[in-house]
Amino acid sequence: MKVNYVLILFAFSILTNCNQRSKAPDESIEVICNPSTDHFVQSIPSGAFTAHLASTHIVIDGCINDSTWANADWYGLNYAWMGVSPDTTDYSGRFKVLWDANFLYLFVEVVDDSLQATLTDGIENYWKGDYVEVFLDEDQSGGDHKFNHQAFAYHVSTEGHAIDKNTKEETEFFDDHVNVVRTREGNKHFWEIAIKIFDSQFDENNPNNTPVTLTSLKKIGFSLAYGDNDGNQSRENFMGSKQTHGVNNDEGYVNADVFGSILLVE
Ligand SMILES: [Ca+2]
Ligand SMILES: [Ca+2]
Ligand SMILES: [Ca+2]
Ligand SMILES: [Ca+2]
Repeated sequence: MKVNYVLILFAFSILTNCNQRSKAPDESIEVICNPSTDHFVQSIPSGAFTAHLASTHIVIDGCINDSTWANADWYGLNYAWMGVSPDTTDYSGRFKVLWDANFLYLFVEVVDDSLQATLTDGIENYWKGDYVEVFLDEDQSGGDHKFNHQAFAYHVSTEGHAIDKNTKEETEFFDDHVNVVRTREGNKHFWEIAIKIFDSQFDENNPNNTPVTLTSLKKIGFSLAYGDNDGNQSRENFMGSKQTHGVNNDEGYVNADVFGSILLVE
């Protein structure tokens, strides 16, 4: 009797939490927890965005039902940095951004007709998609960051890793910096992400780096992108939050000069 009660409670909690239905082959969770009632999307060519302070706690579970997300506008993620502009069944993307003292929060919604696990073709091909790329430059200094940490280009993988190059020019997982949970509803994929912001003092050999405490009116170098791989072992499209991103629109992983920005406001 007691066991039955526990089982009923467990089933109820799953239904009320996220209406989970099945686990996709790519390991995201099929859910119905992200109603598309708000279709307005603001595209900003300069890539200069504004983020409001989160008014409530955000649970990183791939669901946008934390009430504070309703306070954030949808921004477009549809500038074609590489490839021909895809049709809306192949790819379409938008995102929201919020912050608190400890994290920058992103909610990314992407329609992608064929989701590939990022590391399918081996770790060295991590940049070929599918993945969400978050470009961050804590002090907006700009400049080279290819093999240093004065700025980051986190390739957030379907497997939940945050991948960038380290100072030894190796590929490294910075998984402590980025917490991501993905869900999906059909071909619509949701990436809910919390990111710690580190400044240029970050030392990959020190296990005790302290993230920056975020405050109102701080401005951070920022761009967002999606690398769309539909099974051809290549990034067929590279879609960004800003109209241009340097030489061939592919300078972001090297040069923070090309990033847009986020202004943190209350
Ligand atoms: Ca959530
Ligand atoms: Ca696609
Ligand atoms: Ca910097
Ligand atoms: Ca894809």
